[in-house]
Formats: sequence, structure tokens, C-alpha cells
Amino acid sequence: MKKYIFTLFAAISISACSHISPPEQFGPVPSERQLAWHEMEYYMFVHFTVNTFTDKEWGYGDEKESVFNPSELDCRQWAKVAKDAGMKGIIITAKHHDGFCLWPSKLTEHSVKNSVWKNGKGDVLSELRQACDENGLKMGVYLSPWDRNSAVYGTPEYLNYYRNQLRELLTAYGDIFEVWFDGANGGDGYYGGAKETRRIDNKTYYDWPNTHKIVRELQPKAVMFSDAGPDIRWVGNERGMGSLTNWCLLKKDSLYPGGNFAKILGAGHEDGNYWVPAEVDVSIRPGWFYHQSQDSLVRSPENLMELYYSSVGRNSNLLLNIPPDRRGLLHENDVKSLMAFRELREKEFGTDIAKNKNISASKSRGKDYKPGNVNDGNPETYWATSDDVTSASVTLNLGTETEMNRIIIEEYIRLGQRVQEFKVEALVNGEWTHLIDGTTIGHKIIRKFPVVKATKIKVTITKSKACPLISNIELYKAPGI
Ligand code: FUL
Repeated sequence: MKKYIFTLFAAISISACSHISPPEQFGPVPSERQLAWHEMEYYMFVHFTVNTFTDKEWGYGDEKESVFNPSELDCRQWAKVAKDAGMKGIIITAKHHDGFCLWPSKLTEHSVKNSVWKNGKGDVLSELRQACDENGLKMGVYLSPWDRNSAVYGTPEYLNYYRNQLRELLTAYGDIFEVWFDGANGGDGYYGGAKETRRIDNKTYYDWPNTHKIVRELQPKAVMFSDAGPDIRWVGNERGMGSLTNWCLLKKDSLYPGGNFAKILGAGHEDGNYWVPAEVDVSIRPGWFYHQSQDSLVRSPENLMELYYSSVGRNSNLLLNIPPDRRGLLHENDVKSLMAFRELREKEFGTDIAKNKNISASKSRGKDYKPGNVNDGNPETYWATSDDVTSASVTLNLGTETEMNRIIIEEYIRLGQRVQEFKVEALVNGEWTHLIDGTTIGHKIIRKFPVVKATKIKVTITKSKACPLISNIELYKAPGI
């Protein structure tokens, strides 16, 4: 009996010791809707309205509905291109600053219902919905707060109009993954014939918190984008440049849409109290809308690749604008460039050299958090250290001398963004050689370095706010340098 009790006691204590508690979350963490957004990484922006037909970037608001007349509009073509390009969704300008609605809104006459396209029976939003569903893409909407057509813009009544439009969009077109609130605001416009300049106070006029409630109520899974979140933030420029140091954290209460916060928006706040990651919005052409004169100015596949490094490679999502032309189709030049860009990415990230290679760590939290979790191909497993350790390294043993020039590193962001500084070294001819230094990691970073022939690669987290949690490391040999 004594022996039995002893054995039982020993078994219980061994199992208690081998149970290692998971790390606690540190600081703000992403919501489920934000996590789903992080996974999307790359998706299409579609700028399409009367401007496409008037050759403008900002319509004044007095455009006749009849100018909107695409000859071959085909949302299926957009969606097929997006899917073939490797994109995960499409965000459309349901209404741009000119106020023209691409859906037959009951709240205004200024929409497709009064155009000649399909004799006023068309609805771009519902065609896009169907095309997205057929191609497994998510759909998002851009609804410009600034409306140069509306007679009531600038008065409290406009807010009701704007919110009711939002309700129409969020109830009639299925699941919306992102609602895009643009920051351009106020100025001259048609305003129902007044033709004047109307200025609003960015900080107070829109009463954003009450508009946000509508989105949460009608589309709880949707993230909301603006200069200041609440869920996703603008990166602070339209050149496609994410910031090398990029915290998903933001003190968003001190910001508002349309304010002058470009620098802050790039890097975020290291000590931010909300999770508000950055989205890079950029156009494949100089303009956001289609202009025939820009047919020869479409970004090259190589240029798109650079954008990819400066956005997805810098802990941001890439929202790439491809504006349909007057036919209502994505232009051949844009499509060609997108497809070649996809091929480039496939060549760039061909075979992951790190996958399942032998790996060791200077420190580890124990079996469930072993270093092998970073190269097992499973984003749900991660290498972690014990709570009191904020600097440690993992070393990948490649077995033989191997050439490489790219590295991907990902943090397990579900429990917060932690890493403040890291470095990567290579064992070349028996000596550790420095490859890169970095600051933040977050969801993902992709970094280049000159081709190196090494037997081992060491990733050291030199500084972290709390014990580092690394879910993925990949290594590639991309063509060229
Ligand atoms: C800006 C707008 O003024 C541009 O026309 C475009 O829609 C861009 C994405 O956002 O603020």
C-alpha cells in the first residue's frame, strides 16, 4: 500500500513538473478579426467611379450619372485576376469623394440607378459580391466620408445620410472583411448646386465612435481602417513604404482621421495601448483611377516585388490598387505585370532551406516551446523562452554548405508583439559572420542580404519586451543577389 501511494505521488509530481505553463499575453493583443486580417497579407484595391470616364482623380460632385457607362464591365475578370495574382480579397470604392454610388442606393439619385449602364438596373457591388464568392475572395468597401455631391454635406443631417449608406452596404452584400474610411476631407465641391467651399472639423464633425458602432453591429467580423484605426491604421504614405520599425501598437486615442500624423503612423507606438496594425495602400499606376495616358506607366513586376518587401516584408498588409478602365476591365498591361509579379514571388521564395532542419536554442521554455517549432511549417507552434529571459538565439544547422540570401521571421502575435531588436548571423568557413540587424518583427518580416554560403544560421533576439515567441523562420536562395 505504502509503495502504491509513493508511486502515485511520484507520478503526480513528475507530471506537475513536466507541465510548463504557456506564456501570458503581453500588452495589447489582436482580436480574432485582426488576426484574420493579418493572414490576408495581399489584396486588391479597386478605384472605379465617374472619374474613370471623366479622366479625373477627384470628381467635383456635379458629374452626370450618364457618364458612368462601362462597355464590358466584368467583375469576374477582376476577381479572376486577383485570385491568379495570389490576392485574398478586393476592396472597392463603393463611393468616392464625388458622391456617386456604385450600388443603387435608395438614399440618393446620384448612383448607377440613373446611369445608362444596364439601363439603370445594374449594381456593381452585387456583381462583385458574386465574383468574389466564385473565386474564394473576401470583399471590402470604401465609403468616402467626404461627399462633394451631397447638398447636406457639412451639416448634422449628412451624418444620418452617411450612416444609412453604410447600413445599406453592410446589410445587402454579404460578409465584408474591411471597411475603409478615407481621411481626405472638406473643401470645394458641388454640394447639390451650392458650388462652394465647406470646411468641417476633422476631430468632431463625423462623431466616428457612433459610426463604428454600426459596423460592429452589422458586420462584427469586419475590421475598420482609417488614419487612426480603430482596427487597422494607414501607414502614413501612398508610396508603398512600410516602416522598418513597425509596431502593431498605437495610442489611437490621440489621433483622428485626416490629422497630420504620417510619421507616427509608419512606426506605430512601441508603448501603444491598442493593437492597430498598418496597411500599405498603393496604386499600380501613378493615379488611383484609370487614365489612358498612364497605360505605359504601370509598375513593373520588379517594382511590385520591391513594394512587397517594403510592405508585407515590413509587418504590414499590401493593398494594391488596380483601377478598371472604361470598359470596366482591368487593363492588359496591369494584368501582365501582376502575373509576372506572382511568378517572381514564386521564384524568390521557391524552396524553404530552413524547413525541418536540425535546430537548437540557447534557451527554451521546454518541450512544447522547443526551437523546432519555428521550422515545422505550423504557424500555431512557437519557440519560447521562460518568462525571465528576453534575449536568446536559435541556430539552424543546414548540414552542408548552403547558399541563401533571404530570411522570413514571424512572431506568435496572438500573445502580443514583443521583439525590439534582433540580428542574424551565418557560420561561414567556421566563423560567425554578421548578416542583418533589425528592430521589430511582428506578424512577418522578410529581409534580403547578399548571397552567403553557410552551414549554420543563427537568429538572436537581442532585446524583447517580454520572453520572445517566434513561430516561423524560413530561408531562401532567391535568383540574383
Ligand atoms: C485618398 C483619396 O483622396 C484618394 O483619392 C484615394 O482614394 C486614396 C486611397 O485615399 O485619401
